[in-house]
Amino acid sequence: MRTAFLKSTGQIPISRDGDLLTEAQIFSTVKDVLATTQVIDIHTHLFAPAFGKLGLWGIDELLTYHYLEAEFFRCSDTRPEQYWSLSKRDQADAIWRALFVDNMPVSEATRGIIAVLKAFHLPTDRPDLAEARSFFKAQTLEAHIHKVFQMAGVSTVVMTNDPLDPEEAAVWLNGVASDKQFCAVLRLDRILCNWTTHWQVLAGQGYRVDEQASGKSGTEVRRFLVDWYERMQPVYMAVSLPDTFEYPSDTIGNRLLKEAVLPACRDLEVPLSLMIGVRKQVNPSLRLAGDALGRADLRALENLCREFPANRFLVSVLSRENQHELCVYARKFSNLMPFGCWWFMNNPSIVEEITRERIEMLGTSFIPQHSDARVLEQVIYKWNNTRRTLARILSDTYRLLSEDGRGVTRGDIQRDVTRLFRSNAEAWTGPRAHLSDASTQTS
Ligand code: HDL
Ligand code: ZN
Repeated sequence: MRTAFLKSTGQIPISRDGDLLTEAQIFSTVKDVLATTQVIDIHTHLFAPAFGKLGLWGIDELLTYHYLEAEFFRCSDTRPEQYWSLSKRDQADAIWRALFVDNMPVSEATRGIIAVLKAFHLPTDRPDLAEARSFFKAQTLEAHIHKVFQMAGVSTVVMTNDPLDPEEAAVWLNGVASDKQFCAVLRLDRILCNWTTHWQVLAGQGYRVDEQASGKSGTEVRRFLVDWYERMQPVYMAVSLPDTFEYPSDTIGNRLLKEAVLPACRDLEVPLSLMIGVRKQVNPSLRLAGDALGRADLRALENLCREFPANRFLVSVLSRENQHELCVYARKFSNLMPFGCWWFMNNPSIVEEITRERIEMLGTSFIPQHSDARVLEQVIYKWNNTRRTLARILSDTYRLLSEDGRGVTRGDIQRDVTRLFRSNAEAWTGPRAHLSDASTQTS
């Protein structure tokens, strides 16, 4: 106790492993620590191999990513209905020609494809995809996943699992072995945002619910969530909410949130992830690429954090204007964990702004990024970009700290990066999560 007191009063300098870094050493040390610390990717749409075709990988899936489809329609005379009638292969060929041959791939999503091709020593300037296709065709999935995660510096990815998706539910109901590198999440959009369309699925599985979510529906949805928790062992539950989301407000979704989801999350000791700000299908002809964003009223989040202090909220917001407010709310509520630079925010110019203001207001008590990867190999470029941006920001931060009077060692930097990349997620997803079971040995 005495030593701790003396340390706290500065009478004994805080013992720190390693020498204080000179200003010239800071950037290279930060870069090396970032490169050798594997990350827990807290939100993706990837699937473990056991989920078969639900898991997307390879060059044709990479090129038909909805981010690239949106950019394609701006650079081609092909109309959406013509594009949707093409085969996946022909769609990929059309996108490669429009965005990579007829134009320079300078956008975030197109440059990402170039980075993936380069990572596998594939040519990046060919007029067609023949060489890339034969490379990916020659891969076996399990070995390819191991290689991709190693290249991306990722130990574990968290999936997005929808118990009301018929194709995915069948895999879970048949029994699927847990995979240490792929953790599950119980996704609730169809329950909380589209109850009247999907309530019969629960009724069909024997849960006494009705279209208005009245009577015992709340209790029965809670039983459904507990049953699927036992089946999936999710590390958190999640829902994407529109920019118009309000709480409190007398809606079926809010009633189920209050009566079923939040009590279940609290009792099961899992956080609820709220991803707020989507404007769904502003252009339906673009399908998955047709969503946009809107600035949300985060007083809904304020009310939830205050009214449910025993619940933990993992929150990402989609509007740039909401990012600063989210930081301030995180300073007010310790049951609120901001995470990631989501979707339209995941561009270096905006990631830089968001991450700097988070460090300035929250120190290292946040989760800086998730990949949101839908196709396996995207983690390579998404995490390469994050490390590149973080290296600049953290180096500036430590240089400022040194100038203001506190030197930094490699050990200090490792502790911070481990917190940002791993332990905030591990601590937040509760005692029963197994986020850190996967090997974190860096090659
Ligand atoms: O709701 C979500 O999880 C979003 O990430 C959507 O899946 C979106 O289409 C996406 O892929 N964003 O990156
Ligand atoms: Zn997502």
